Amino acid sequence: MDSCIFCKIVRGEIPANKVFENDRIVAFRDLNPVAPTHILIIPREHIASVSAATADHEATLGALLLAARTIAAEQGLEANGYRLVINTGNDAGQTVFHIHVHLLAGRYLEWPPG
Ligand code: DGP
Repeated sequence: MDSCIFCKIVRGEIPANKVFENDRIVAFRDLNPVAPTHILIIPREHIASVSAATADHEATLGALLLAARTIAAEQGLEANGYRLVINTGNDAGQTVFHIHVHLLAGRYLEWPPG
C-alpha cells in the first residue's frame, strides 16, 4: 500500500523508534504514547483491520500475538502486567488502517476503557 503510513515504516521510508522486528512483524514506539510504555506491533503485510482479515492471514495474526508476548518479556513487563488493544473501525477509534496491536504498560490501566 503506497500511501499507508505503517507500510512506509515497514519499508523504512519514514523513521520509527523500532524495538523489535522479524520476518513477519515490526514493532515501534507510538508517536503519541498514552502510557509509559506504548508500543505498536504491526505485520509487514498490509491488512487494513481485524475486519479485513481472512483465514489466509492466520499465521500473520498468530505472529502478532507471539511478538507481543516476546516484546513484553524483553521490556520487563510481565511482573506488573500489560494490555494489548486492537482498535477496529471508527467507533473504536482506529485511525491507521493497517492492523496493529497497542502494547500498553507502566501504569495502572483503568477498565472499562473510555
Ligand atoms: P489507532 O487509533 O488504534 O489507529 O492507533 C494509531 C496509533 O498510531 C496512534 O496511537 C498514533 C500512532 N501513529 C500514527 N502515526 C504514527 C507514526 O507515523 N509513527 C508512530 N510511531 N506512531 C504513529
